[in-house]
Order: sequence, then structure tokens, then C-alpha cells
Amino acid sequence: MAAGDYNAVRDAIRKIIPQASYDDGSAGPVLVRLAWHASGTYDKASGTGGSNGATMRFKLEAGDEANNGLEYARKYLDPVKKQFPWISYADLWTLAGVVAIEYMGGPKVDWKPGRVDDADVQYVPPNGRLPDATKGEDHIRSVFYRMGFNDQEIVALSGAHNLGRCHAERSGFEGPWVPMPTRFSNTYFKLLLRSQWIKRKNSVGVEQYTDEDNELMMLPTDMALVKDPKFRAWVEKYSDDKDAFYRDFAAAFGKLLELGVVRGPEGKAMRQYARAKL
Ligand code: ZEM
Repeated sequence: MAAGDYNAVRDAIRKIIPQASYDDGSAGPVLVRLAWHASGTYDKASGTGGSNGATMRFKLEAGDEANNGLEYARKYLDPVKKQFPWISYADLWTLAGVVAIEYMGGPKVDWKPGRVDDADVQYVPPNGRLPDATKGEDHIRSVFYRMGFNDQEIVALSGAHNLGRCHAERSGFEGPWVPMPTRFSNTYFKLLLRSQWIKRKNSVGVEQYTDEDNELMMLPTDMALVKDPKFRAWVEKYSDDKDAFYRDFAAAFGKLLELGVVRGPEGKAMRQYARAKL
């Protein structure tokens, strides 16, 4: 297989998404979460963090409790990396998120290769940069503004909670947000607005919001999106207008994966050593 044949890599990723003995039969959601957590450490002010360098290869970052469970995603991608050793982990993890979204019926997301695995352990961003689900709108804004996102982009990105589920042993929360957690859609926004959400302690004693049947759930941070009027306006928009959600999600997710990826003349990512050193 020729180096640089990203379509062949996409095909190989699609093949590992169905996983009969894993969550809902699919690795898709956890692959999306890996792409997000690999990128969401970015800090605009210092230029540190982000997907370039694939610093989650190091225990120091993989062991951030926010990254619990992402070892499954990395493990599912191992055979793909073996088949295409020329692709960087940083490109593979971000591309897998894009392929998984499309595979699950979501929009096409623009993706550019060129990230490099040149970072050593000293480039691992500090733990704790990813959002904490027990918090509210101020916390959400401080984390996402740090990356350079605005309120509209925050709500669009949050629509990824149409996918997958929470695992008590990973985050303390449990259950899926929507009835079909392996299909991309705007159901999450509709449910946020339409259901009665009841604050309850789950099986491990953590407070979360559940529907009457205790089958679907919302995190405290999800509920902040309907409590805060500025966020809520976007929840209403995306609940009514699926096309707008798909378009805005694709733009914001594409932007997320590019955070901190500074490209040289040939499109290859360069590390800004002077700024990125922690
Ligand atoms: Zn999530 N997310 N997330 N998220 N997320 C979980 C699961 C998934 C937050 C959060 O604390 C959690 C974004 C934003 C935010 C996905 C994608 C994206 C879980 C459950 C938690 C606790 C983890 C577990 O137990 O396995 C918070 C606080 C967020 C912002 C305020 C953004 C942005 C995402 C992508 C664009 C996905 C796909 C999952 C499901 C993972 C899976 O394994 O099924």
C-alpha cells in the first residue's frame, strides 16, 4: 500500500468500527471521543496541547482520569497503525473520529493529514484541561474559550453526545443520551428540550439526570446548555434544523482537530518549539 493513501486507511478504519462484543456493537463513539480528547487539550494563549504530537501515547496524558476508557479506542486502531506504519498516531486518531462520524450517518468533516508524532513526554499538556461533567456554564465557557470556540460552536460540538454512552467505571456516569447511540442525529437536542429530566443518583452514587424510565441520561454540563439562555438558543436552533446542526458540527469538529496544528509549506505540521515547550 502506497504511503499517503489515506483512502486505504479510511477503509481499514471503517472495517474496525463494527465490534460485536463491545458497546452497542460499535467502536464508533469511543473513536470520536479519542479524536476529541486528543485535540481538546489545546490552549490558544500558549499554543500548547492539541492533536499534533499524539501526546496521549504517554502515560502521563493517557492516565488523566478524563481519558479513562480511551485505551479501547487506541487498541482498536492498533491493527490499522500496523497495516499503515507511515501514518502518524496524531493523524490516525483524528482521522478515525472523522471516519466514525461519517460511518454513523453524520456529516463529512474536512480533514487534513500532516500531524507528526515528534513530541516527547515534555510536551504532554497538564492534566485537567478537558471539561468536568459535574460543572456548569462558566466552566464550559472557560474550557472551550481557552481553545478558541464561541457559544455556537460549543453547542454544536456538544451534539456529539448523540453518540455513545457513559460508563460508571470510566467517568462515574452511566447510560446513553439517546435511544440509538450509534446513529448520528440531532435527537440529543430534541431530548434536552422535550423530556422531563430528573436528578437522581446512579448505581455508583453519582448525580445525573435521567428520563422517567431511567433509560436515557444527561450530564450536569448537558443540562447547563438548556439553562443558560445563550446556549439554549443554539440548542433550539439545532433541535429544529438538522441541516444547520450537521453543517455547524462539521465545521466545529474540523476546527477542533486542527487546533495547534501549524503547517509548513508542504502541509506537514511543525512544532512551534519556542511556544510549545511547557
Ligand atoms: Zn463527551 N463525555 N463531554 N464530548 N463524549 C462522555 C462521552 C462522550 C463531556 C464529558 O464529561 C463526557 C464532548 C464534550 C463533553 C463524546 C464526545 C464529545 C462521557 C462519558 C463524559 C463524562 C465517558 C464514559 O463514561 O465513557 C463534557 C463535560 C463535555 C463538554 C462540556 C465533545 C465536544 C465531544 C465531541 C465532539 C462521545 C462520542 C462520548 C461517548 C464515548 C463512548 O465511549 O461511548
